[in-house]
Amino acid sequence: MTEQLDTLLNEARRFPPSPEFAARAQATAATYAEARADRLRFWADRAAELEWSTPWHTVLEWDPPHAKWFTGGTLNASVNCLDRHARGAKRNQAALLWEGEPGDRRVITYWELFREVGRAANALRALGVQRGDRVAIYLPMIPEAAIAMLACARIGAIHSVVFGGFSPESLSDRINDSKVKVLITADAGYRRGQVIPLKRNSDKALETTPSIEHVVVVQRRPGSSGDEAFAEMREGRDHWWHRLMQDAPLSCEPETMDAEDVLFILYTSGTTGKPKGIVHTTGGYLTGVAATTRMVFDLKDEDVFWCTADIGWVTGHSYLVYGPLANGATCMMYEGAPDWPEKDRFWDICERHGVTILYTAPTAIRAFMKWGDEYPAKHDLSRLRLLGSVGEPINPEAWMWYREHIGGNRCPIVDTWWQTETGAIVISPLPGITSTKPGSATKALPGHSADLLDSLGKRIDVGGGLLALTKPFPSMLRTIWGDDARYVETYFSKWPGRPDLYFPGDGAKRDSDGYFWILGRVDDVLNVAGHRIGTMEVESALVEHPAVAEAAVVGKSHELKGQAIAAFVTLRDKSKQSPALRDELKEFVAKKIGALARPDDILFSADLPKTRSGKIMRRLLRDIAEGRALGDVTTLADPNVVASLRDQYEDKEG
Ligand code: 7RM
Repeated sequence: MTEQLDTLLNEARRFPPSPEFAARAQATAATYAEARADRLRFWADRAAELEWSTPWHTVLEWDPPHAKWFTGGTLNASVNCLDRHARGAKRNQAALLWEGEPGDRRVITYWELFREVGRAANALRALGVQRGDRVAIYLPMIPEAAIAMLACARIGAIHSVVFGGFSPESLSDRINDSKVKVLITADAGYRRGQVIPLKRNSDKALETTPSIEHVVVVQRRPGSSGDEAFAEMREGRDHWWHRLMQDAPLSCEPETMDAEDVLFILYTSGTTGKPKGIVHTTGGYLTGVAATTRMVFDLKDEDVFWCTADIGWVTGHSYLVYGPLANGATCMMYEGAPDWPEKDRFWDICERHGVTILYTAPTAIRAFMKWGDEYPAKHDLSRLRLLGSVGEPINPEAWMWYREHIGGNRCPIVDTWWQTETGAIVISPLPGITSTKPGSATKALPGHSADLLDSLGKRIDVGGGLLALTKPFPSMLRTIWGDDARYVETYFSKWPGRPDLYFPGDGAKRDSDGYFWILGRVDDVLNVAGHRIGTMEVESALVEHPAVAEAAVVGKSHELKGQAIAAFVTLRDKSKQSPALRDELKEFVAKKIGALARPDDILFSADLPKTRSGKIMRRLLRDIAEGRALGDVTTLADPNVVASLRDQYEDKEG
């Protein structure tokens, strides 16, 4: 971390906004001034840009660490994303420009999206889904994913989107945690030319989910209805989406929701083996995502906005669906991999659809860099006018490459820091105002306040420390589904006696200009290619294998993925250790959690380094995995363990 700090401290490049960009920008210096002068007023003004059925009576009720925003107000998220635009001048404007991985395409206007969502909402109601019921969505990146989310919002059902790359077991855990009534899935999805059997995965998950009453299946492979291999329909429980839609009326009266009614649950990894159901509400969340989409991405009517994140992550929720649609934007949506069929797929899409704003992740940018400059160079990217980055720290080298090879040295870059829990972007440049520095997310947005503290809560002016969000904001999570104590404990107990301070779990540095440089997680959460994975989750998966007695998982730095997973495994029977078992364990974890959690390295060891009280010293395992000199070993119960581990690690694959 010290080395990382020094490198960042020496970053001297500055990129002020161009006068042309600044002159037309949505957010100006006055935006900061307004928010500073009266924070609540600033958020109330942003909320007032939405359409409400009943105005709120109180902007904020803050009983730390519990917040309620816009109480007394009622609204519907789907009305804000659709009806407002379908009724007016944007009626025939494209809401979604969609492209499937095999090359199929669909353009859906606001009017069409409004109708489709109305139908889907009626279809869900006909299946018995009521206000407050949970609906799980396990779909590929197809328009139906957005339609399903908005249909839930329309009838006040709570959606819980589960990333299509997750395993059947991860899906059933999430369904059971919030007692989901209806699952929406597809026969299949496409990824790198492969067919992903989502319905088959779902059937597996549904063996252990008593709360599920109905399954709705989107047909992603039209013409394959006879192909029972991909979707075996169970009589009475399973329904084809297109059949339900045919029968459903298109006009659907929206449910009037309280500002604080739950809009969705999204599961994210934490420091235990069990993912947390992050709860977001209607009024605050929508206010936050709508305002930040406009401010941070400088959204204008003529833009084509492409957020490349999957809808299964919060970035897809906030900046592919709710934020852009609340603003009446035209969104690009792409189903597949960036290197399919060729490594220029993204640039081909940008050129053909005239993408003007691109929002992607550092792990993708590093892959593009590695593939070579020739891929973007083959395409006309001159329509691009703004670039965004999210998900993990972006190294200055990748930032500079992004700026030059994608942005033509002309587009501002917004490095946006936020989390599933914050719902919307918190720390980011505003592209018409902020002078950016490669690798820095810069400062808290208007209406937000971030600080840097030491573990005792003392403010650090310049240097390294723990990031803290010091004021509540509308899009913040309200609780963890079914476990409010865990909410208080995880996020608001870092600094004793200060239940008003939110701890996001990240370490950061602040420079003498007050810019933040986010360094990453300080807890046992990994960030693998922008995806959050708890070390405990992987450990619990490993110990479920009959051969495994104990496992310890750590992150190690990885050129493309940011972090990769290294697992130290103690076997029940040492003589069983073999390269085949190593592969089997990797596969076992991928099956249990999803391919994103597959360990890169597995090391068998007779013992794990422990303190005398029996705690595994992950710090030392990290040193070993990174090939670094070992830190302090004086608290180890048996100092010989690490030396032998390190020797093994060095010749592991050999
Ligand atoms: C949006 C999202 C959240 C964690 C967060 C950080 C890391 C995200 C940045 C970043 C440095 C960034 N939600 N993170 N954005 N680190 N710079 N611009 O990613 O819940 O999946 O992850 O991701 O560690 O705590 S998330």
